[in-house]
Amino acid sequence: MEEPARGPRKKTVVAVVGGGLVGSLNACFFAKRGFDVEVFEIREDIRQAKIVRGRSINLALSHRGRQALKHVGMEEKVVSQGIPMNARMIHSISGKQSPIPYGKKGQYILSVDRANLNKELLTAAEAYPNTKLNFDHKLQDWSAETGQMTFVRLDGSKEHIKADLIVGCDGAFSAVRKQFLRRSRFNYSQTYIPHGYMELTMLPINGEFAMKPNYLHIWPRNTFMMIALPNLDKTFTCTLFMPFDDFEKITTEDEVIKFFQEYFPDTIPLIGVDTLKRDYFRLPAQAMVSVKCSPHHINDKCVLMGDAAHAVVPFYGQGMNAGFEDCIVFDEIMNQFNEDLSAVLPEYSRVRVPDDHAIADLAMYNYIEMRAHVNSKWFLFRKQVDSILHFFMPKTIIPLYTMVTFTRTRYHKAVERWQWQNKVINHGLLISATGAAVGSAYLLIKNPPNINKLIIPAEKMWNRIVAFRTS
Ligand code: FAD
Ligand code: EGU
Repeated sequence: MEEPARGPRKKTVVAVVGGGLVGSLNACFFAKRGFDVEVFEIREDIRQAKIVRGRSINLALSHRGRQALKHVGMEEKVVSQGIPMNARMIHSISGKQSPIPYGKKGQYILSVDRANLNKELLTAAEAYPNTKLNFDHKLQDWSAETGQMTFVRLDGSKEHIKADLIVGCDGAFSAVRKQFLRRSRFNYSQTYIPHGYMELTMLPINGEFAMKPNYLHIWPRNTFMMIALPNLDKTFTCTLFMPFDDFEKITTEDEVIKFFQEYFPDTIPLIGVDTLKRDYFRLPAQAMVSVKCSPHHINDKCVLMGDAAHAVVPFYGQGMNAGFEDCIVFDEIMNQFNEDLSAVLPEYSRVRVPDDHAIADLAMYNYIEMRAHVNSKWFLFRKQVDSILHFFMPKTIIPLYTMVTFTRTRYHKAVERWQWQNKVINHGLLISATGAAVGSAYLLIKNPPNINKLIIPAEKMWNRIVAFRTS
């Protein structure tokens, strides 16, 4: 392929606001193009910080995220520090464990450490001579007209900095997005779900993983659910999802144990009674929010990516993956439009918004479905139906999670295809049912039963009645 001609604006300054997962990766994408990149991050440098208290400790990295990392030469490094999960392991209340593979051999997702991934990406961004990382910089305000931003430092001082392009990667509660909200024809919706989440650590037992490591462990219990992902240090991070109301009902250490005895009995010896009692009260349950908005840009000045543009509930394991894919999509459009920002930004919104809305909807749909009636039996049953249909019609029926997790099929196309497949399946069922009815009718007509054999002659019947009365 031909190298795209570079625009004349070599001195274009790109300000990436937020040095989280998407911000640090995006810095690499823009640096690779030769822009002057400045990253502004509210926190101190997490590579120096002793304790990092962020959100979830580990994440499931899948195809979309890996493809994005590959674009900046980071795939191998990150994959080598992740733990492959080839299957889910479904835990029933009785303690029975049932594996369900994600796909064929060699198809797996990875459990990666959030803090470590973030550190690697910051280091990769910093390695470009045209990139500067600015920590302890909190974006307070910015102007869409001039591109001037105001940052506040810990010591209370303020800095005013101008950029040609502002890339908002500052997460679900984005400060960059605040300016969008003041504009006409900007759509915005935000929904908190009634569930919260709490992370509990399962330590190694005798120096080994307490459970099988290469699985995403799941305890589906309708309104409660727990998930565990393995870490390199042989611990598991368990995430308990539960309505806030229920979290609030558990107020004493004994109630914690009672709750776990009722719903997750097999985990008590693995996590340990004392650890459980301590960890449960260490941090309050965290909220989960879903955010959708459009457009994702303002003129040629600003674009939102990652959670800032689309926070999704974690019930598809796609938040980071979708944010990483945002970076690839933007990069592809930069190539198409020769880095002409006044054309690239509107095109990015046009192309990406439907997909970001689709994954937000899918994640919410799965949340509603899981909490409604998903216990371990139902989970096993549904996944098995999916793979049986795929086995018999591999070209026609592809499970939704496969398209989402293992391909770069546009999210909105995956949803369309899924709806179409469901129609095919329903038609199939209808046709089989009709076929069965028509088939039996045909057989009956072709081989009519001898009616005479069925009709009992009057005389014989009389005899029977008499026999009945006298007996
Ligand atoms: P963030 O990671 O939130 O980063 C934003 C950055 O901006 C932060 O560093 C913050 O300090 C900084 N910032 C904020 N405000 C300012 C400001 N005013 N000025 C300067 N800097 C600022 N995704 C997956 O793909 N797979 C999973 O398995 C998965 N599991 C999850 C489990 C849970 C429980 C949760 C809650 C989420 C999960 N996600 C998962 C989603 C994933 O965590 C997010 O999608 C991802 O972190 C988004 O990255 P981001 O860089 O856009 O935002
Ligand atoms: C939630 C929290 C299993 C990490 C959705 C599957 C998740 C993850 C699933 C978290 C589930 C749910 C899928 C993957 C993944 C499944 C998926 C969810 C990682 C439909 C650290 N989800 N998650 N679906 O299929 O496609 O295994 O916190 F329980 S990975 Cl809710 Cl593939």
